[in-house]
Amino acid sequence: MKRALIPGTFDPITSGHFDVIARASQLFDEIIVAPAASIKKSPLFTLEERVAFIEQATADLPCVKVAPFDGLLVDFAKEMEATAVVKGLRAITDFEYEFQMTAMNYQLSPELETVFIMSPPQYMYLSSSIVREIAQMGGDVEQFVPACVNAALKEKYGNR
Ligand code: COD
Repeated sequence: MKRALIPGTFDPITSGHFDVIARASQLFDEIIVAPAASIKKSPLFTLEERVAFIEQATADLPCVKVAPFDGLLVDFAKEMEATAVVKGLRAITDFEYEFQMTAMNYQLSPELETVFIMSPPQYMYLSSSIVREIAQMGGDVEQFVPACVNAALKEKYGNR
């Protein structure tokens, strides 16, 4: 059984995240999507809301489970008996940050493999922060997020 973890803040999950999850689900037997508490980032959505959005968005992918975590990724991967971490890579700006995290995770847990999935062009510049900003200013984010997230953003910002 090959089990992989997909960690992130997912504040909120976007179509770019979903694309990575769907493609990873073709490569592994089981995928655990792991939203981090990420308290320091002061997320817009609570951890419970972020979990619910991911669960709804991935309901049609039977090998995907959702399990939030708070602590070190390598410890959570051990607890979940995951042998790989899957990350999405967008524009070159992601690389430095992801490279640093991968190198540190390797030092902490060399047996845990990190696998990168490149974003397709349409999601290359998509991020949760840009989605939040567009929604906050009354813009339409329907094409960038799952339907449940679109509805939640409209409710939060009073957009129609
Ligand atoms: N296309 C493709 N991939 C994407 C897209 C997109 N449009 N948008 C985001 N992604 C990828 C990101 O590159 C990332 O790999 C993943 O999806 C999650 O993205 P975010 O923005 O939701 O989450 P981050 O980057 O804030 O998550 C950071 C972690 C929570 C993974 C990190 O802080 C962590 O591992 N924390 C646990 C504590 C720990 O172990 N720290 C030491 C690390 S060395």
